[in-house]
Amino acid sequence: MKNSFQFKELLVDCVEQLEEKKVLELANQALDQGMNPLALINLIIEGMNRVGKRYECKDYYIADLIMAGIIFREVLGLNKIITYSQNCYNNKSGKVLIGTVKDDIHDIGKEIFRALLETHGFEVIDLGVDVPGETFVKKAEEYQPNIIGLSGVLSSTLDQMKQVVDAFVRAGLRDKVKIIAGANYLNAHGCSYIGADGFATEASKGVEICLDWMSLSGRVGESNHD
Ligand code: B12
Repeated sequence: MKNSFQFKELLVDCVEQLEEKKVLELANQALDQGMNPLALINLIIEGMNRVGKRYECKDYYIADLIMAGIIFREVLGLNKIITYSQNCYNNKSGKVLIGTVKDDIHDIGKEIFRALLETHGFEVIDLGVDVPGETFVKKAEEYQPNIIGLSGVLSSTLDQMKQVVDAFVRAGLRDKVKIIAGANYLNAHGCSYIGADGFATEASKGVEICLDWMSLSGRVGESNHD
């Protein structure tokens, strides 16, 4: 294999160029040679960001975004990545209900958050995409989660996130759950507008916050990662 820097550049470049076969080949090669799956996922995210920029410049079209999504999913489906999540799963850290909010169908970021939560021992109930506030509330009543995780990749979905939090307030359940919002454009100001308890622009940071919340409430996670 090329040196580590060249390899990373090549992988990010292949994602940007939407070279599906080459990305999978390089990803498999990297995992076989012991690359941490999370580091690999971060490289793919870097490539996706470049695809997004090309879409903004009108150099790429919607079909290219779809292709980028397909490639990402294929990488997430590689055996070594699946095994990595499953090996650590022990269901003791707490229960998290997640979903992408109404009007948004992006779900790759949410799926990464889900995989990382499971890796850290959380039980996760995933409501999918385009989920209205009332559904979050109904499912929270049914599953009694400790934490609600809201994904909203489109910046226009900030109001939808706020509506989910408002729905919990209306149902008298706001103090029964912690709510975390996640998206790469979020900041403290956006978080306070939504009324969430916390936010993260990266899934791994979101998991840290959830673990902190659970340990503060007395349920310390027992991940297999020592
Ligand atoms: C792939 C893609 C698509 C795919 C989605 C496939 C899928 N199954 O998800 C498809 C083709 C469907 C799509 C559609 C559209 N897309 Co699109 N898409 C993208 C692209 C290229 C990558 C998104 C992605 O998966 N990134 C990788 C993941 C891992 O990153 P992420 O989602 O940000 O998640 C990370 C964090 O945000 C965080 N996170 C996410 N959720 C959560 C939740 C919690 C609780 C926590 C803690 C953390 C967390 O953790 C993740 C990892 O660290 C981006 C470009 C980009 N730069 O991201 C555009 C982008 C998001 N899309 C964009 C647009 C405009 C659209 C469309 C409106 C296009 C159109 N004209 O139809 C539609 C929207 C349809 C809809 N109603 O939702 C814009 C959004 C602009 C904006 N400011 O809102 C972007 C930024 C492209 C651009 N630069 O213009 N898209």
